[in-house]
Amino acid sequence: MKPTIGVIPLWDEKRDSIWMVPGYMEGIQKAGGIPMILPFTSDKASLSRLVEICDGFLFTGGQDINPDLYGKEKSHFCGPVCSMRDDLEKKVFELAVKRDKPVFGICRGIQFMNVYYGGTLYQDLEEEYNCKVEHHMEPPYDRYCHAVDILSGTPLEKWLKCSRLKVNSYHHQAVDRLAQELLPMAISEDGLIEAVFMPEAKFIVGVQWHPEFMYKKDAASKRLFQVFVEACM
Ligand SMILES: [Mn+2]
Repeated sequence: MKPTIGVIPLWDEKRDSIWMVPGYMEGIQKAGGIPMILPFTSDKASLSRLVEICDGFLFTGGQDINPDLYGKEKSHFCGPVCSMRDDLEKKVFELAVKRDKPVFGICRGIQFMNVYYGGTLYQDLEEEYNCKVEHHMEPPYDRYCHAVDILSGTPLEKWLKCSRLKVNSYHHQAVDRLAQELLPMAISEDGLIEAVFMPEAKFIVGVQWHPEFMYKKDAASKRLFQVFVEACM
């Protein structure tokens, strides 16, 4: 049976509307899953039912996480935040972890996991980190931008069977202090943590790059959607 995967919606502040990057949905479908966009709700009973129905969750990219959540003051170089997403993700993640349901975090998703478990973020790489490669590329996003080194003995190495990977890169924030519950799986050429996993969980995995823009032509991106959907079966 195909697994049903709850996808966190993106929020367009200007249009007052939810939206979706098609690649999140298609990447899941191509890998054999059924994506389902979740509603913005804080109703506990609804969320608990949704987490029961879904076999896994995709935490998508989006606005910056409110620095309040990792105990920092919001600086002027932090981007817009979205409290609706912060709230929804906190609740869904907590319920998903309780039931050991797989969660795959992309971009904001890896940052969210880290913050959830007590880690911190760089609010802006240009301002707070000595970047030696481009992390905030111009479109089109289905191009390689920089490389990451895959740490040996990690699930990522097992899935991709390589020690170095070229990725796209569209982020201005990143993991700073990594939460204790998480382990790094990939490090960028200039030292940023770009993939993490939680050893205690069946599948809690985050990547800083964007497989949803690459899965059509990049085997590693396609593989990431596959291992996620397989974990949800
Ligand atoms: Mn990057």
